[in-house]
Amino acid sequence: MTAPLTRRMHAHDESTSASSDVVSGLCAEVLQGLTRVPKTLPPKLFYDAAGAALFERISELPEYYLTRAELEVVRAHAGDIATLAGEQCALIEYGSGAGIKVGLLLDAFASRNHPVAAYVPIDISREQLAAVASRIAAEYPTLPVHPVCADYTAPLRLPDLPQRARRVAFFPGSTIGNFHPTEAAAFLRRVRRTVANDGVLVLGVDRRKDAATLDAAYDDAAGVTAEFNRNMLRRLNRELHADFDLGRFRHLAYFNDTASRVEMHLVSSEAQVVHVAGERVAFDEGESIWTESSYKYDRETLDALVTSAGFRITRLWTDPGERFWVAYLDAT
Ligand code: AVJ
Repeated sequence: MTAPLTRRMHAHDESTSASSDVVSGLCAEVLQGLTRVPKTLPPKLFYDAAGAALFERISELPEYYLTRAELEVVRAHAGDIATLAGEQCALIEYGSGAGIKVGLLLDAFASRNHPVAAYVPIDISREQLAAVASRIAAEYPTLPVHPVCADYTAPLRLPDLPQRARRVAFFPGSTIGNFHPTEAAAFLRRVRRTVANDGVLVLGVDRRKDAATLDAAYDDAAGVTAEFNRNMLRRLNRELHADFDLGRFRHLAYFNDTASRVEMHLVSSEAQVVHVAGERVAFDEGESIWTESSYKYDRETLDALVTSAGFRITRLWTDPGERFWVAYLDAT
């Protein structure tokens, strides 16, 4: 943690053994991804400090409706969430990002006189996590804040929480869409074990929609998403001593209707050899690195997903444009 920690904030750092940040532990994963067919890199690599800032810019783009749509739903229903969840909840946020949405929830709990027992923001972006944790601790002086810097796509240990506190997991942003459906179910089963029998999951999910809207959302006119995509290579250059020439990789994003996912790729504009952590990686002309999938759900696939993980949909809210869902899920 780089920011000063208050007494109420015990930094619980899952990556202390890999002290030079997440990438050092990922060297093997990166090389594995780049030597497989098709080549892949995990989307969690997007979120170094520059990538986190680029995502903030994406969330303000006219084409990228997801963040705005989700905020509309959370604004409209934070009160319902606080009423349903009740008193003495421990709020665990997977991917706290800039930490805007959780403020709406905390305000709703406060205005209902439902004190929150603890807030546990989990994020892979260390700088952003530290900033959010200090800001929330300052804004809510009686709230215990326990930031966890971790990659939650792998199992992780959480700090001890008050025994009696009901655990409310918050997984916003449709980041669930970045998991292959099989992995999404496995992840939600881990969340289900974390929140236990009286637990809750508040899940943000992007809805399946027409290809034109989705293509534009992931390939904006200003080219910010292209920058975000290519920033992953810049990061590998810096942190894994790679020599990617960013000018020789083109951003490609499109809705794959059959698989119901947006795919993002970095396409090599020519045959070339790149070095990564001392290894040679050869590209054919037109060969791509698949950097992200964003699965889009309909009611049927969402039902199947949450049911298989031991949750049931208690409430399902959408924005007036019906683009995005926030689901209130109870453990079954
Ligand atoms: C933050 C993971 C939900 O998949 O829509 C934005 C990331 N990728 N533009 C998404 C992203 C390209 C975003 N998530």
